[in-house]
Amino acid sequence: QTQLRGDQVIVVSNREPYIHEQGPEGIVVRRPASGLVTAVEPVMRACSGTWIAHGSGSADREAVDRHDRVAVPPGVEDYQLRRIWLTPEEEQGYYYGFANEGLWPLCHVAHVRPVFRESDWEAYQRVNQRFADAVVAEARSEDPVVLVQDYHFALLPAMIRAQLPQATVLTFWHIPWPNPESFGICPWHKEILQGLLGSTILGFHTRFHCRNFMETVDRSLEARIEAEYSTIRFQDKETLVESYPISIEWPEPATVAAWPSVAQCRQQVIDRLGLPQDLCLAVGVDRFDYTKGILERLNAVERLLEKAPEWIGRFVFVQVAAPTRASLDEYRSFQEHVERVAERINTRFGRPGYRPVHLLAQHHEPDAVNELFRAADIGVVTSLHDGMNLVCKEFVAARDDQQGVLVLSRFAGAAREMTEALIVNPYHVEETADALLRAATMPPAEQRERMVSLRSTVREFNVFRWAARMLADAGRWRLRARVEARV
Ligand code: ADQ
Repeated sequence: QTQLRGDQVIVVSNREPYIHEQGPEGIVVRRPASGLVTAVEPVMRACSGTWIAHGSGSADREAVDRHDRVAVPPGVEDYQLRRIWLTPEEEQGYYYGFANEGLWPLCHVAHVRPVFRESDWEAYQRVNQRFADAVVAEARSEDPVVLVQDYHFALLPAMIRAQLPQATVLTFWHIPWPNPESFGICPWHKEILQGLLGSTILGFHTRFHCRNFMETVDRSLEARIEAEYSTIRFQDKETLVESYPISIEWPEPATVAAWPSVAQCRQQVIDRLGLPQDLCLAVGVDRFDYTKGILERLNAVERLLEKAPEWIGRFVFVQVAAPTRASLDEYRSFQEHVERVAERINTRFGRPGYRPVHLLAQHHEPDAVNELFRAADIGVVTSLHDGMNLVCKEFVAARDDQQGVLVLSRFAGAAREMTEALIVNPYHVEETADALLRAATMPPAEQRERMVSLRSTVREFNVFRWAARMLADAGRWRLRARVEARV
């Protein structure tokens, strides 16, 4: 970050780091459940820049308009938040339509068919242009550093570059990039690639996603790929395509010292949910999304109770699932399906005073999520496909007692780093049930050995490392551009 000292940093993301809602006593501020916010906010706090995002608070329109630029976090005010207010049609087409019914299923191999509507694509282009104009309006120099976040803004890098050719545009794609055949079904795949190639640096979580991107470009555009340097030259402009595995902010010792003990957390969860005292507790925490493998893990829990009936009455699985994109049919029917399966398992294996599955379809505050992680014997992450997945990293960060077992999908980017977890193919019910069983009976010494190693990985490769590597690369590219301009 030292190489960027004095440079202006602007972040663009769809989601705001803070949502302002109109309460009976005035505006109240809430923090949304989002991997992206968890990851990027510490960076903004450290470099006090401007964050441009889609304003989503339910606060009455007039009141929010007066607050379309605020200093955040509340009470700390380290950086500026500038909100862009979208019309309902823009939000429908750009966000729900093209981004979440088109690009999200297109990039995740979860066997959900993407939907491509001309009108959604038009809204997506229009909204990207509105954000590009906001970046230009916020820029105090010709060459700000702009951090573009995610699949909502594939066209933004080239749009920014058209108006600010000297800008350093760092784009991070938080979701997977599929193979060229899969990506090619998008009717506007060339426009999307051209948009992204406006970036100075384009980041993915894994090398695998970088390679998929470069192959997609190779098949679709007249571009020169330099595999050796991981760069793409397109229309006289060079883009570095690099992997930057995202992570979490590792908790400070003082924060950890203030947490209730593991025993207290466990008792609170047992009391609140009315669970048996002598139990094996497995937990999952996700957005209620079809890519997260929630159905698959329920099937595995059911199979476990079938093949190891001695656990009936003692094995409890708690799934916290934050409602998300609930206006889309695919999400509604997915949630209903999950609820039916949970019900089926409870009917089949439940008895008075015992329900094997507790499905809590709510957003939980970070302290409540942390309490659940500390209370658990097993953390379960079974994504069918996931760029990275931060939940598994948060689970190990919560376990300063060095106990607890992580069961992790091999299809999450995190599986590449977190090799001491029990790695599973969530599509394989038997294998996942066996992993849960193995976790339930793992001796404390083995749990400790695995957990110590997982914790040291996440502590070292934390979110500051993610940001620092990207910003250091940006600094080098800026220096190079200045040197070349002199020649
Ligand atoms: P997401 O798909 O949102 O992120 P993830 O990385 O798991 O997924 O992060 C979710 C975050 O929301 C975590 O911080 C988690 O604690 C929180 N959360 C989830 N459910 C919650 C609930 N019910 N209540 C409260 N908090 C909840 C996208 C990509 C990921 C990538 C991140 C960051 O899909 O692959 O890891 O961006 O790049």
